[in-house]
Amino acid sequence: MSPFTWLRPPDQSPVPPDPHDVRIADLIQADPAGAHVALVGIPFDTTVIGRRGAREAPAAIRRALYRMTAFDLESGVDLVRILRLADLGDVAVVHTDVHETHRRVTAVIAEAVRWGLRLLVLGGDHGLSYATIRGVREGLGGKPIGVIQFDAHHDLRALLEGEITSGTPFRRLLEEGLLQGPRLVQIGLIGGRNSRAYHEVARQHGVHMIPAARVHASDPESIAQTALAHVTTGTAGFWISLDMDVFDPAYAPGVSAPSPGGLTAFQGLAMVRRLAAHPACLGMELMETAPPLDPEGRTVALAAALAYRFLVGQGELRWQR
Ligand SMILES: [Mn+2]
Repeated sequence: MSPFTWLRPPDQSPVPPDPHDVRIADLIQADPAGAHVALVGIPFDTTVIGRRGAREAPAAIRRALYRMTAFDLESGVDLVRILRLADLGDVAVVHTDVHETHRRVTAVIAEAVRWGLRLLVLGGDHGLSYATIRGVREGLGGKPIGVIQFDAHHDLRALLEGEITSGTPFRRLLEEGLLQGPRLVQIGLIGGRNSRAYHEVARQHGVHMIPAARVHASDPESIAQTALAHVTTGTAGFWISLDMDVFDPAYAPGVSAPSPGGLTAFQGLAMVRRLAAHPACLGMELMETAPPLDPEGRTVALAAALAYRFLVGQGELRWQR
């Protein structure tokens, strides 16, 4: 049985007609065969430590993304001509069963990677990253991968009494040997939100840490280059795992744990586009957008813009060839 049977079709997202507009919605095909990039939603937030709502993100981000224009005036890239995009729908999650949900997610992601698809995953809470990253690795036959994690937090918490939470995914990946510390880059960490004990875990594993303050003192291009050097050495590719709480609440208030001093929208958008245009980029996941905590839609709009920059980066990659 194919793991794709665990996918449900996406919500229909009607776009108002203007004959001059070509939107992302117009590029979508349902069939993954022949696609370059595939969207997968995971409407699941059972393991969030704090405030919930991320299960509503895949539908909300899709609606915003589908309305964006296929032509990007900043890069000159017209995705119509270069990017074949499939939307595989949402993973059929089981809200009361974390292990079964993670199993399905891993199976779907691994199968999509085997198909040679680059992935754009819409979460969902960050606890899911254990399952997605495990799936990416499985899809590559267990070859080592690198991960660039945008996050205000380490997410290296111990599993107290075995409980899986949105604070534990990277601890599990490191301890189970599915990810090597030196191949994990954490960008956007914030002071006052991470315990010394977990900072030490990161240090001991050799995780490369770039606090938000260092991003502010530098520029997106240099930070992206540093991160790429760590995740492309001795790996079969790298994955981008982005927790929306990496942004300052001015840009992304609708998250479980807002962290003042975080990245700006510009910094995030520039880095994502740069990373997505690298040939070793296997995909990106956007986690922890919580529409119920986002009444003005600012966080959803930024998440959609990040998804868009990922597609533009993937487009640039194919354009240059
Ligand atoms: Mn996180």
